[in-house]
Amino acid sequence: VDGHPERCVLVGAPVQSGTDRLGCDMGPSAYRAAGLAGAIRDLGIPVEDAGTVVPVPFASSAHPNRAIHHLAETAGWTRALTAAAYAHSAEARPIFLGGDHSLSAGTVAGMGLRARDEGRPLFVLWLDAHADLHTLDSTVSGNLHGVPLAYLTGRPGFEGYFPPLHAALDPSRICMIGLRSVDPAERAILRDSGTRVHDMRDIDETGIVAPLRDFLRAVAGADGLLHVSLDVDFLDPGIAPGVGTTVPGGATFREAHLIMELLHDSGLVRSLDLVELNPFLDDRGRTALLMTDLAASLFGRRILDRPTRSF
Ligand code: 5AB
Ligand code: MN
Ligand code: MN
Ligand code: MN
Repeated sequence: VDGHPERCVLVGAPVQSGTDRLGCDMGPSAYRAAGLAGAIRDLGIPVEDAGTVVPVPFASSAHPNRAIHHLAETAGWTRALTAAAYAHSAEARPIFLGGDHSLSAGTVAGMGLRARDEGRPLFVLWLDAHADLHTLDSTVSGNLHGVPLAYLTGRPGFEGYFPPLHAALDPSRICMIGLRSVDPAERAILRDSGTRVHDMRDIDETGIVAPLRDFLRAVAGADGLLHVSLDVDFLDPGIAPGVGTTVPGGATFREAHLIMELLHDSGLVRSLDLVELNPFLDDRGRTALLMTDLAASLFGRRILDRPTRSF
């Protein structure tokens, strides 16, 4: 894929400081128990398990928004995961095993450094019920899994609280699919951002194929490097109950697999976050198994052989 060595590395990121519910720290173990490494090896792709990232403390100032919790801890994860993503993407395609979605503040920043080294633009596909665009000032819940895209796009107010961002992600290089819970402050940010936004109504009306193909064409046209961030709550809670923030009306089993199959065929994906799995809330591992199967589809598992079609 991507003219890049066909190797995969698993990177454990047991972050749970970004939510107010415990349990996401068991995510990496659940993916290992679900057989993620074997599922990708079965496709003929070598897989290395790099173990678990350790957070580096970050001396965040105290923030005036009193709702915010675990700020220094989350900023510490961001710093450690930025370095881990950069290092692990040199020789392989990383899958980051979350952990709550605050971890993407680090993984996407690290992939931004990788893209910069290669002289290519970074694009991000954000598969989520939520936009995760709160700033530290606008978050009402204080849960930092709701802020990573505001940090990554360089919105003001993170200085002194999160590690300095080396290069801001251009909002027009982000595509969101699956939205169905957007707060007023996030809606205002999205309005003139240039971000490609496809809420569930769009998906209901037109399906996922056309918007995804348009985005993939833009990535290919810019010789971009694509990072995919898959939040469990993108999926309908009926098929993926193992998450703290269930929102009804999510993607179906086939919609989600079709996205992964099209992503595979595009050959553009360089890195993947699997986030927000909470094994404590899961039903006999079914959410961990579904996320594992989706990752396998992204790495080339298919129902039948078919001529690789471009997009
Ligand atoms: B997730 C909410 N916008 O700020 C907030 O699961 C939800 O990573 C954030 O997408 C959900 O607390 C964060 C209401
Ligand atoms: Mn999210
Ligand atoms: Mn979400
Ligand atoms: Mn969530």
